[in-house]
Amino acid sequence: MSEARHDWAKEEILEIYNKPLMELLYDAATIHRKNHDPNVVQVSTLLSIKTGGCPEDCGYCPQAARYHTDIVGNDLMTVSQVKAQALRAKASGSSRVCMGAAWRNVKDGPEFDEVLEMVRTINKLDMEVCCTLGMLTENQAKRLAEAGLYAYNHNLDTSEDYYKDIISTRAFEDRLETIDNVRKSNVTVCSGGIIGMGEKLEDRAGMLVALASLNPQPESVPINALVAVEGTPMEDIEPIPIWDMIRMVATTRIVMPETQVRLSAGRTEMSREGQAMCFFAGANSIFAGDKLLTTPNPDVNQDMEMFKLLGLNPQKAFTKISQPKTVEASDSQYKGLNEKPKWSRPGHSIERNEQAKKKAKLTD
Ligand code: SAM
Ligand code: DTB
Ligand code: SF4
Repeated sequence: MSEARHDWAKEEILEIYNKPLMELLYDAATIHRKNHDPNVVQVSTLLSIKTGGCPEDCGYCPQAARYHTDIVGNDLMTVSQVKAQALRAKASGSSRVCMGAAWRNVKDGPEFDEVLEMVRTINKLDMEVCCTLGMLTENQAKRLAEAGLYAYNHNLDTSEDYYKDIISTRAFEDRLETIDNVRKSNVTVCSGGIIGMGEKLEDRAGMLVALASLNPQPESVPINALVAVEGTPMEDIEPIPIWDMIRMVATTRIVMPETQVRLSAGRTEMSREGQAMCFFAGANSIFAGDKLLTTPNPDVNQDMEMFKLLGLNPQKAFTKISQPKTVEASDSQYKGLNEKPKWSRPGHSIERNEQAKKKAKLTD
């Protein structure tokens, strides 16, 4: 029977987060061992299939068009490019490919049809396929499921309160609605957030309350440390201490015992010892490969050396949930509805984001 609780209070979570470290680690590791093999870590490779030029104003993101960062933008990759990258990822030990697109939301049409074909292609390579494409309708989630999608990543990113200070072009409820749409299909949910964006501890706890209250809880929860990229409104934020990551991972493990907790962006700043403590605290998945979407990540050889040193083994594909069946486009029971969903546009002003936009204009 599931021991997951959905009624965590923020104060309870803060109390866990602030425990003496040795107690926190012991509690988290005990729960981890009850629910998972502590020597197995799931390995995913990220693939940015459409990079940059995004209309949103997420204050952390180098792909938002308005901040003019140094990243090299790209139109949608082709299915054969994606297949070649997936084969490379599989050969290097990844069991999952996560395809990211710098879109606000998915639009029915030729580009989405291409993405569906990418999903079919990777599923046929017997790898888990994940997508992160922005907001999604129920019909679109079902079309992705039919193509063989294993997981959909859609992060809450921070607490509902702090969300308004980070993004003005959509609302926290839009995120929840997309997650709900994914839940109406048989695709698993990957949803987490970022720490180190200037949030309070209450916001970290608030984000965990929101994630843990989802029923079922997300199958995967990525915990990212902010990668402060020049040109974004958060360029000057100092990296968080490793202790914050360890505490956040341990707390996530305790409030979501069955989920895969993913040690995500920010690993280039972490020592092996720091990462080892995160694995001990309950992290059991990582992104591998020398690039996340646009920023650096430790290279595969370094990670494989770390796995050897720590006695960790990569998780085999479809260990947790069996492989979805792929339905060919010609046999699909769904078609694009060309819906015009009313995703919100709060449009409030965020001083830090406005400043970054102005600065980008001046240097154009
Ligand atoms: N556009 C889609 C969306 O926002 O859902 C998918 C791609 S978006 C880049 C996926 C996630 O990457 C974001 O939700 C955020 O959590 C993470 N991310 C983006 N920039 C980051 C940064 N600089 N540091 C850490 N995580 C970041
Ligand atoms: C997630 O939580 N982190 C990944 C994945 N899901 C899509 C993305 C991290 C992006 C870091 C900044 C970049 O490389 O652009
Ligand atoms: Fe666009 Fe996603 Fe980046 Fe926000 S996080 S700017 S939606 S790519």
